[in-house]
Amino acid sequence: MAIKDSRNGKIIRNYSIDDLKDAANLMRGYNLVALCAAGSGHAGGTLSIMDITAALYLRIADHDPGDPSWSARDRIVWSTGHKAPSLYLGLAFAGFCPLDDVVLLRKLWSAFQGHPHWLKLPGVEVSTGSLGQGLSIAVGIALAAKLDGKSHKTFCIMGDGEQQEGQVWEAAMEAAHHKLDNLIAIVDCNRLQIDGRVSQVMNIDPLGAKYRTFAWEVLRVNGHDMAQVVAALEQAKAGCGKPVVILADTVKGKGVKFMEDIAGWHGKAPTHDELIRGLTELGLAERIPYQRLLGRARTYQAEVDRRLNAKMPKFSRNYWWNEAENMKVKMEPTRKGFGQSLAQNGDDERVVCLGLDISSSITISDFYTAKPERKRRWLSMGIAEQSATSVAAGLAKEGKLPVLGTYGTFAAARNLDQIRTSVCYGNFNVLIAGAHGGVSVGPDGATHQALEDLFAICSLPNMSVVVPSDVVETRKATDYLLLRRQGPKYIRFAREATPVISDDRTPFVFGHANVIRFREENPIFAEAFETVLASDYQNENEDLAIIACGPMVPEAMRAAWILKNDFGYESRVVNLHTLKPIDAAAIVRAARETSVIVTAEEHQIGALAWRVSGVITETPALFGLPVITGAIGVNDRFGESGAPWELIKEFELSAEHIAKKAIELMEAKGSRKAEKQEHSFISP
Ligand SMILES: Cc1ncc(C[n+]2csc(CCOP(=O)(O)OP(=O)(O)O)c2C)c(N)n1
Repeated sequence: MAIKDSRNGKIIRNYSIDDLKDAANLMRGYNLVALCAAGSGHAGGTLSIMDITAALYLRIADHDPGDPSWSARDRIVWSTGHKAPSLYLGLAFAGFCPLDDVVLLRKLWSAFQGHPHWLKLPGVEVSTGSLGQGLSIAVGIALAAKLDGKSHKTFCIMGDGEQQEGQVWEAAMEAAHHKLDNLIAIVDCNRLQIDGRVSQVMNIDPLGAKYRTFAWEVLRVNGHDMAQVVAALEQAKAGCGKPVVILADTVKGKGVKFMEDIAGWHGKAPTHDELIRGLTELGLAERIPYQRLLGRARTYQAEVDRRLNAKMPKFSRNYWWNEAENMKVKMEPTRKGFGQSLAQNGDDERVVCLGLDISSSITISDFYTAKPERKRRWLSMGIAEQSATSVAAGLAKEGKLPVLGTYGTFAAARNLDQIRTSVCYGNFNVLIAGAHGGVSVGPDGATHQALEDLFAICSLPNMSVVVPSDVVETRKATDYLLLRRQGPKYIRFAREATPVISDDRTPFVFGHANVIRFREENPIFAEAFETVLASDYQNENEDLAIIACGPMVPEAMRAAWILKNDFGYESRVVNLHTLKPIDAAAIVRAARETSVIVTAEEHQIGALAWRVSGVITETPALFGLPVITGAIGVNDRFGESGAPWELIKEFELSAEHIAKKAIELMEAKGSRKAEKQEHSFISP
């Protein structure tokens, strides 16, 4: 049992208990360096799992760094995907990749994604990040081994908060039913999750008794006592005729006193000073060449910056946000508007908010922050998006106004059938917040970037869908959806701070688009534009229209500025904040009056683009009229890790990309006009 040369079965190195303790300590240090270099990530849980990581990767698992896909290797599934840095360090210490490279964690184009992706780094067994799925994958891998008569083991590492996902228990049942004595689950019981103590967010105890009832063998260890950890893993590997779960009691943030047992360190990275304090506590300030490693990360980043900038469309000057002398803009995350509205409207006794263990960053907890008496109507559901969605339907049926929210991918995809059947079919008043929408979520990477949610959500009968463009509009939209709109409703907002382009005087009417026109440069960006309800707008015979939603509206406005300044083109920006019901009249007018339409969405191309095209192709008034269209959005790719604005550039979602597309379409319009003129000249 160990790291082997698969060609001859020779053990590459034997690790004693003391060696493993030392390796785990070093891994903790390298982890802090990587997190600090990334500027984000999960300190708490990566530190709590590190002793188990060292034992598993350096002594227990049979694997060969020289042949990562050796068919007889033990498989290790990290269901708890946010602990990716621990996995990377396990691999690096075992020799699968250079240790120095782990410092490229969460950087654009790096193999060390915020959540593991098996197609990017050899040794990573599966791609994870959406909690609660790994044990099922491990069941599949263990079943395949049985079918093929192979004797390797499958390990699956989970968190204790993760046990709240119902899918874990479906997999647990399957494992016992199929007598998977080749499956070993490990639960990192550090007793904390994002919103606080596991026992308070959604109690999972008695966990051992639950697994026992599901016919598993249960071992309990101190997850920081290396001898105990190794003994339990060896016992589990020896087999006992049924699946085994090791419940490892751990401390979140273990090894760094100021991080230990503090929920706030769940999703946080140390600053440079904190890194030095942490390394000193671990006795590693002299042993780990952290300055050199941070330098390596900086050099990599400089190359990313250079390559990205080289790829950007170029214009007569730099129009990027707040880089010009004038046109300055304030940035604020749209998500804040959601919290402001809940704080404002939460006195209505019908309003109930459901917590899904990501409450403060999506601002749903603003519902009770200033008014603790509302806690009675705060219903913590744990990490259980599917059940919570149906619970919301039940609450709505009894007259409540339930609100639930989480990352858009978990709020609209994981629970899609529950939204469809429990909520939409019954036409219940449930408000769902798809938070952190789009690639601009940043370094968490593909698993956390909702890019398909609007396809699914817009397809559902009875559903209303709003994608507000800035923090102010998010507040207004939430006000309306929460208390005035009947039926199921979805609001999608973003994580990153984006330009504030409206104020209290700006019109917002659900279901009715706004038209935004660039007038002239101004010290303040928003004041360079005039905004009116689309139905009040008088045609100005603009050259083209840009129809956008969400934070792509400010990008469309910036594109209008570029197009006017560099090319003299007038653009009609249509803020189509309500995707459903769609403002067909605003689209038809834009098509008829400009004949060139660019759509812009922070989503896979189509949620907006195809809905707009649908209106154009189905409207009799436009039959036979030439309308040239182009779409800006994510082009059939998964997202990846990177800084939010880097990803806007990488996925070609910026104003510069909108302007470039608009110019292409304008050229097509020009050549069409020329063709037409030529044609009428030849045939009188
Ligand atoms: C399906 C899903 N819902 C929500 C999240 C967001 N999320 C990431 S980590 C986390 C808390 C996990 O708690 P736990 O399993 O106890 O891990 P640990 O505290 O050890 O880091 C949540 C809710 C997610 N990644 N996947």
